[in-house]
Amino acid sequence: MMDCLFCKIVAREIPAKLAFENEHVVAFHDIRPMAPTHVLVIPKKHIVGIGQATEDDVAVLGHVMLAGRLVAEELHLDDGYRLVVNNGENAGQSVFHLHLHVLGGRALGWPPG
Ligand code: IU
Repeated sequence: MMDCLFCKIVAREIPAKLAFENEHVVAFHDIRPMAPTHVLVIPKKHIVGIGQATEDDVAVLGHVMLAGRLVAEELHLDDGYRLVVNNGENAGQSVFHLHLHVLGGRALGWPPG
């Protein structure tokens, strides 16, 4: 997707502070962190959001989740962390390339706002 910011991060056309990468995903630090640690895990494949994912994406969605856990372990979020996917307007999705937020480093309120 030529106009997708996160595809440009995958292609290294836009810089990002990388936290993790493998064949399927890239993880990088959010530019507006909402917690002491706030990393986004994205699939290298362009998927608009979880609402647009299909059966074909099952494996890559698993890789995204597992990478979220690996990032949390690498960044020593030993006291707990949260993995979040926002979908659509009411959830505040603002970038239309699926991303998993990895949030930690402080106590997180529940329910989220
Ligand atoms: P959301 O779930 O779509 O609201 O999350 C998008 C996130 O992408 C949000 O936390 C932004 O701060 C973050 N982000 C970024 O890290 N780098 C960017 O260039 C842009 C957004 I635009």
